[in-house]
Amino acid sequence: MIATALRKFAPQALVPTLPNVVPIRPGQAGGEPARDPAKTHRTIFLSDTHLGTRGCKGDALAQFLRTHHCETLYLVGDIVDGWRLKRAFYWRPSHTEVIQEILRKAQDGTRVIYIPGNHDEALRPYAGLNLAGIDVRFEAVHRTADGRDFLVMHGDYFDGVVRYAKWLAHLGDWAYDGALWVSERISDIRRWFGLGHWSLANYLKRTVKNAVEYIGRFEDAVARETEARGLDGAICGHIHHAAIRRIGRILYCNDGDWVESCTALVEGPDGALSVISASGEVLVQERPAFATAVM
Ligand SMILES: [Mn+2]
Repeated sequence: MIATALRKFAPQALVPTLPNVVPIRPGQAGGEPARDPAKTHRTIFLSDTHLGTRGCKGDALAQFLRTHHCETLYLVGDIVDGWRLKRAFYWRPSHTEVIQEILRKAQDGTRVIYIPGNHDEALRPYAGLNLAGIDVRFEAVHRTADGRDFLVMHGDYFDGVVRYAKWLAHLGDWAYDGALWVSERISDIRRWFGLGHWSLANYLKRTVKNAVEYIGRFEDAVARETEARGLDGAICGHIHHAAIRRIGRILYCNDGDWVESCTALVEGPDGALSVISASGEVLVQERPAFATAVM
């Protein structure tokens, strides 16, 4: 079953590495080193690791998974980048290490739940199945230690571009890689025709403004859906922008990505949520006032 899934998912290339994907590392004979309480969480949520692409910070992620522990690990989509794997295969030993660490956690008793995103949508037909100890789900509802229910999903269904025009999203993916090249060519052409200087800075400022508007619309759409389902909050990824933000009565959480920011969302033993960095530093926390208000 897993081999079939992986073959469909990553033709040829990933399957021959399977015999190596055994979650055993050398130097563990003397047992696990003591777990750092600051790195032991009730739940870890991470997404947008984009394994199989140059951008993936595989070393940092493998190190994070080795040193952080949890009862439940949610993989909130875009874990392996299927779109890019179809075109150009970029697989590093660190990417295999990440998969080894995830399988190792599953073997050691961590419940691992994989919610595919748009870049690994080849796994969506396997929702409801257990592959190599990993539960594949289309989405999930996670109950925190303090009894709040969070909708856990990748989030691409709220992205108008991805939802309504898939070819546009693919174009966007490609355009991202070529953006700088194109802007350089535009400058060259303008120079040849004796036109004035074209400002990349101004172009980027406009793009960033659009990006900020886009993030706002995305967060609002997620919050509306969460409210409609009568849940307390949402945990998603997709937009590569970690956040914990109150929108009306909904707590909107995004676990970020491992391409640029290298962040994860973690739940402490009391149910409090925070965004942490690869080294475990707390970057965003729920307001303590909120944590006590719901107790
Ligand atoms: Mn995505």
